[in-house]
Amino acid sequence: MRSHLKPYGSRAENHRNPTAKLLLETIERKQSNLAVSVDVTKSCDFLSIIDAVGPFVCLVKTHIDILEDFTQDVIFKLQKLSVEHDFVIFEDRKFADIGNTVALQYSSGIYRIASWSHITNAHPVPGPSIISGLASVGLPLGRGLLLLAEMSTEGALTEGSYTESAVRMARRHREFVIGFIAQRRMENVGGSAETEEDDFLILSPGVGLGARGDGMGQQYRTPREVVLESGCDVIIVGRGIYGKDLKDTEKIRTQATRYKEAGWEAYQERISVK
Ligand code: 5BU
Repeated sequence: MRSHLKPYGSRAENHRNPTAKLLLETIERKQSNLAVSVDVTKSCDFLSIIDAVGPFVCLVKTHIDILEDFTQDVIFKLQKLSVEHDFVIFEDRKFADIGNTVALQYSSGIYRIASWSHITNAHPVPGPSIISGLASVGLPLGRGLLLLAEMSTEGALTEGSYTESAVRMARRHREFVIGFIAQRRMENVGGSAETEEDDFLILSPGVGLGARGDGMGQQYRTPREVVLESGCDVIIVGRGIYGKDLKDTEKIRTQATRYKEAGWEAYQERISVK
């Protein structure tokens, strides 16, 4: 059976990487395939949004370098919320350099991403050395990597042979690459027949229940289109959940519930199609 037609929980055993297992088990436990992307500039908003959406999400996605008042205390509090609300952390760093540089960017600097983020991601553009560079830091810590196989923006260059090469690169590094940022499943991309082992996780940004775009190139699809029609595993929603009023935690909770339900309904419909 194609992997995405199976329940999340049963797919955990296909994965050797502990972070892939953790994410699948968290999705199953919380009955949520919703990830919230918290793209705000103030630490107090960042933490209060995460606290508000925490009960409804399997994962929180960060852009830690957006915070203008970053201190190590933010990481301490983020990790505490991750334990309290039971969610996985994904720093959307989009590494894109040579192996040696990305290893330093991942382990060091102000943010020391590898020390707190379960998952991070990388552009495949430099070739396989970006994976080995990041793996030299992340694998000993049990971390997982997503490759950017496709982007959600209008006119993205991530298509055709580029996407196929990304998938082939990932297949050769299954111990560390747990899946893709993409808009659809990748099993049949890159010339390999689908196998049980090829159960990559697909995390999809560009999800919204309202507008179809943001006027800056972003393109939105509904949870149903993403999960049911395209077979993606996790919906990543940012502004659709917290909008402009970052202090209105009641509204944020309501929106998180709405997206959580839409994502889960689409998944249940998907696994019931045999
Ligand atoms: P939005 O507010 O739901 O549009 O936020 C989407 C988030 O996902 C934002 O943090 C982007 O950086 C991120 N993203 C994306 O939108 N599209 C992509 O292809 C990739 C990441 Br990769």
